[in-house]
Amino acid sequence: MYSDNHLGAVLRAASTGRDDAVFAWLPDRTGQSYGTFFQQAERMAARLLALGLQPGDRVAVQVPKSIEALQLFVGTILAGGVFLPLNTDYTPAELSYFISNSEPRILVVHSAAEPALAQLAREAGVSQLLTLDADGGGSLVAGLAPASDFRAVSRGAGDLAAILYTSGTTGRSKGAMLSHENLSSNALTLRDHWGFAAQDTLIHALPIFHTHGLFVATNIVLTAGCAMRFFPRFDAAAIVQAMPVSTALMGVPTFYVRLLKEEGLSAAAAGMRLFVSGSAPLLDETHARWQAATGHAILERYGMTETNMNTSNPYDGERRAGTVGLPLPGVDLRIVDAAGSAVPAGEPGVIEVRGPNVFMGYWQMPEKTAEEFRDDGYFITGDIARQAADGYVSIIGRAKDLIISGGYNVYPKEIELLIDALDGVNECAVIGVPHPDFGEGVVAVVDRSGDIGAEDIQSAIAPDLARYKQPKMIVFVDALPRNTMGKVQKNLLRNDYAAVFDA
Ligand code: MCA
Ligand code: AMP
Repeated sequence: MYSDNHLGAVLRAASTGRDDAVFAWLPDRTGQSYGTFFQQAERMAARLLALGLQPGDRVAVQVPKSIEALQLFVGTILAGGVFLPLNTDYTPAELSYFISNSEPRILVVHSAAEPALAQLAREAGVSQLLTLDADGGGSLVAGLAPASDFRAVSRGAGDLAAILYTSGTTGRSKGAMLSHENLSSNALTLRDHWGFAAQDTLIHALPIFHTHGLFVATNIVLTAGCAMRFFPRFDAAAIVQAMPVSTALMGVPTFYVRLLKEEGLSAAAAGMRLFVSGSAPLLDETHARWQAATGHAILERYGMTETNMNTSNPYDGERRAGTVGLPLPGVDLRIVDAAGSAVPAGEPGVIEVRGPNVFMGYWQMPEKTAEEFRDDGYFITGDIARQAADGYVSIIGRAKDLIISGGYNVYPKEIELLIDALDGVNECAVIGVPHPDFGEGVVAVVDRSGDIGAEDIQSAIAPDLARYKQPKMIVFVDALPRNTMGKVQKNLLRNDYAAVFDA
């Protein structure tokens, strides 16, 4: 009985009465049915409630990708809680901020991480620390009670369903608060826009702690009542092998760049229905090479943690390379100048969006939230784009100092603060430059005062920084270029080091 739980009811609707249908083909080649998936999710919900979870309480989760982790996501929703997934790459130092900032009632981690996090959890007021491992083992599942009649906790469209942290260009990470309706509306819009139906099988190889793998991929599968092939991680050869028994793939551009190197891609992709790319810009060249190799035009779409998906190329109609397509149904989009006035078609400006997909605000940061919304409800994305007269949007830059590496966001400021604090460093600038695999690679340009070397810097920052954020290259300069206002000219540095990853 999910009728009182807005998102729960939406996610269950398409599989109601079809309990035997397969939801997920697992790495061991067994299929988990919709009936089993939801029964397990209900058992998890019952456990969370027995542990004292109250509506609106956060369940923070840093666990390896597994089907049990998805059951925990749905279980948290059904229990009226707020799901808060965390990148598995975050170090305890990074985790410490998220936990103390979000004050979860329940924290679920990998059992290897439990000892290191016990004290942190206690200090943050976490009342239960549970474990969930890659194989589904751990204290969360071990403590589940047998299945019994379950009634989902009542939650409405406007209630909080999830918090996802997104780093800030200045200051600390911000928790984007997503409501039941933010998630349900976007899942249903995308399902319909991309034609997902019960007979589809999606290749799921994305991490499940971000919008792309969790909300776009998983929620579309659930709302379509279709199946997915659930991979623990991206593995190009395994994905090509899965294509002949699948219909769709969602990935970041790095997926497509890597898949193009696989033998047998052309034949394997022939029967697929749809390839979707997002989270970072897809190069025209990758789009063209994919079309030549497979006959399929990749469908590129654009979104943000704060807004879910905003635009998409059409399913039927022109999928225009170098563009992120048209605003999705129900999404208002405008391109504005610095003063917030709409610019003429074809002119560059910042993208602003409004709609049921746009988040409720930043967790416990009303001033930050207010700064990023216009009075008429539009959210200022910080992405710079042009919109053609026929509506297609092309992203041409970012007003925010942000690097996107392999689909992961890296905020230079966070790395600069760590490097600047080291003895032997005057100052540094962290930039993103073209990288053949990750799209952009992180480079730290350092003005040093002592005899500190690149390895010293790498090892000094490693404990505080997830692996994907760590610079792939550190270079030393006598001084950083500055403009007349004294601001470091990162554009000059990006030009100087544009080719460092070419080899
Ligand atoms: C791994 N490494 C990385 C990255 N991933 N370095 C920079 N950027 C990355 N993205 C590091 C590893 O730590 C390792 O370092 C080295 O690179 C090689 O790792 P490799 O085994 O090749 O990596 P992988 O495990 O194959 O991962 C690459 C990946 C992965 C599959 C592209 O990064 C990935 O799944 N990305 C998807 C991210 C995503 O889902 N983004 C969606 C965000 P070392 O050898 O030194 O230890 S949601 C979003 O953006 C919005 C809402 C949207 O629009 O979707
Ligand atoms: P995140 O903070 O992880 O939600 O990342 C959102 C950002 O990713 C957006 O603000 C864009 O800068 C970028 N992004 C997402 N999809 C695309 C795309 N298809 N093309 C270019 N940038 C994208």
